[in-house]
Amino acid sequence: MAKHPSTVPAKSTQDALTNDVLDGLKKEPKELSPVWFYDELGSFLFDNICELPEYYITRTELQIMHGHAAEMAQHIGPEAALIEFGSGTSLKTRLLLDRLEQPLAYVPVDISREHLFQAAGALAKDYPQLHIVPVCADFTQNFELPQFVRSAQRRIVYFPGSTLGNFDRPQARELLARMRDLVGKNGAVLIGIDLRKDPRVLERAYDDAAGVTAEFNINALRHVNRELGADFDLDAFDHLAVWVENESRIEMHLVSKKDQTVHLGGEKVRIGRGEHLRTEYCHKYTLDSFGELAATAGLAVKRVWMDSNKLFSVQLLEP
Ligand code: AVJ
Repeated sequence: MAKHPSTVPAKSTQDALTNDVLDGLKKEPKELSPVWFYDELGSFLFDNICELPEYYITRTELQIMHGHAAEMAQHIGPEAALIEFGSGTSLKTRLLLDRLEQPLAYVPVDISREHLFQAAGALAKDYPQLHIVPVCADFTQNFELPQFVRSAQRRIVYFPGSTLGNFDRPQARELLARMRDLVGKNGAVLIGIDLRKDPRVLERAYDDAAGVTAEFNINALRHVNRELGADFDLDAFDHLAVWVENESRIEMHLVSKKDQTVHLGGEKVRIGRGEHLRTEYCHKYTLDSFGELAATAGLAVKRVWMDSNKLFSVQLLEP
């Protein structure tokens, strides 16, 4: 597929990205945003992760959707505008759309223009009567919806995949509050939330035997090198996935195997041997801890669907 011209960042965007990466590298410990995982190779690797025996998340959420999408659609009701945050491959979305009664519109919101239009195009083929309105935006910032979506009687935000787990608590609360504002008092949020479980299961899910997640993690550096002209030595980092009990989260790190200096945006960044670069948080909730978080954003849990092993949950929230 041809690269959409607007996916090549303008100079000013590139400077802003460079500053953002530099800011993270000046922190203690050093940080790199998980958005860097998702270039073309990264998205391919993530699709492979979803198929790994250790990575139960995607498979389990799909299984929950297969079992309960009809009931979810009943709760959503007719003529709803379905707004999806971060549209991905929309496999789960299809299971929902197949069950919805006369949906008013499907509004995928994604920061990657290329992925957005690719996914929307593929969906349009299979759902010719559905009004599909892609919105290219960063859903962590304020963005505008088309007027007819804003005035829809029933607005539903769909946020599958447990992506909320990537945000720390204040950010997660802010994001949930933004969803609440978007759907209004007559709306609802349908969200995939991964649940706390044996830390060994979690650590394996983020450090698979085949090394795909390790490659996915290292690829964030490859992406920064290519996009921002940095010179991270890809062979000089080890992948690490560690369960942090008091934060109830998996953290993905890259650990430097040697003292090295990285050049980026005219600056030099020193990384010591054994120093960690934190690339991702994956918070895991209990039903109670998530309910409390949602409540701080003005949302109440109305229904929870889970697999029989209670690995994962899909939750319906309402103001
Ligand atoms: C796409 C954010 C849900 O946190 O499990 C997979 C990303 N990172 N393996 C997750 C991911 C490492 C994934 N999310």
